[in-house]
Amino acid sequence: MTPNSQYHNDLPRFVAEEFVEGNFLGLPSRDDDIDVVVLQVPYELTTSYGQGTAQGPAACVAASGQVELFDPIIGEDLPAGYNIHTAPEWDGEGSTLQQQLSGISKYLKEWNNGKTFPVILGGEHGILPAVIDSLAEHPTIAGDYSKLNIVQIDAHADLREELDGEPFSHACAAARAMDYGIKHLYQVGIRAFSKQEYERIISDDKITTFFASDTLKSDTKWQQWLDTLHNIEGPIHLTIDIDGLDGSIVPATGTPVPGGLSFWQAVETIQAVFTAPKATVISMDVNEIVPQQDTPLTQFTAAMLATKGIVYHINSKTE
Ligand SMILES: [Mn+2]
Repeated sequence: MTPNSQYHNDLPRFVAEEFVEGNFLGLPSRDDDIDVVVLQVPYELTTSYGQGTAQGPAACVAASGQVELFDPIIGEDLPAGYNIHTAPEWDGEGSTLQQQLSGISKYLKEWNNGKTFPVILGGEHGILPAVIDSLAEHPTIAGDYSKLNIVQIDAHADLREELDGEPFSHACAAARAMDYGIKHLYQVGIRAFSKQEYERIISDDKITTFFASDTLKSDTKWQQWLDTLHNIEGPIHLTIDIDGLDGSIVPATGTPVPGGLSFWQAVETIQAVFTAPKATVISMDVNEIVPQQDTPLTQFTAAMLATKGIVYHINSKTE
């Protein structure tokens, strides 16, 4: 795919002088002094009924060729003097689920040096425990997971203890991440969960959940969510299951659900975590991307959210 050619023949967006096919946003990059790395994890083992998350990361990178490089937040075109690098994707090796998850952790680990900001594209949400595992030696964690906060945009609580007998199902992603002994889990967009998950949300003081049914009805409730993010202290991993957004803007995700966040609510959430004065977003993922065939809206929405993360990361570096 080349930029501009597919959707806006009459309205060319700014074209980078050197558009590199297969790179996120088509940006040329260097192999050294990498500021932001885009990592693709085409993992799919347990998705309920949507198929195709394994093709999601590549589709998202392709769709990113259509994302505008300009964002008024930083006032100039990306890469804005930074080195935004797209790494070769995870090789998918491992014959069991556990081997695959440890392979993903190993693939991610080398980037968690505190200098490079990782933007991980998935793949199903089952990658989350591997993502958390990979953060063990991040300088802000240094083996102590009780410092780590997770902010999760999702339709599902992902707090099941198992699904169909599998404790590492994507439906258990947040529960397995909590097993690392993290400081706190913040969730938004949640609107599909079991009784057991609901009871855990109510009773576990390390979990703060803003249900979509509340935040969509009440501006006050939405503001409370943003205020909650503003007050987080310490390192944050931001995990965006794109099914947290309304199903109408991400119809091709693994398990689309109506009644979700608007695109701008997702962006406000991204903005709030990156600008929280006592917190640092150390990595992010955008997952459950499935290539949408008719109109590539799902993968484009995912590409825009990943780009917003990069923009707000760069903004936090330059402020
Ligand atoms: Mn999820």
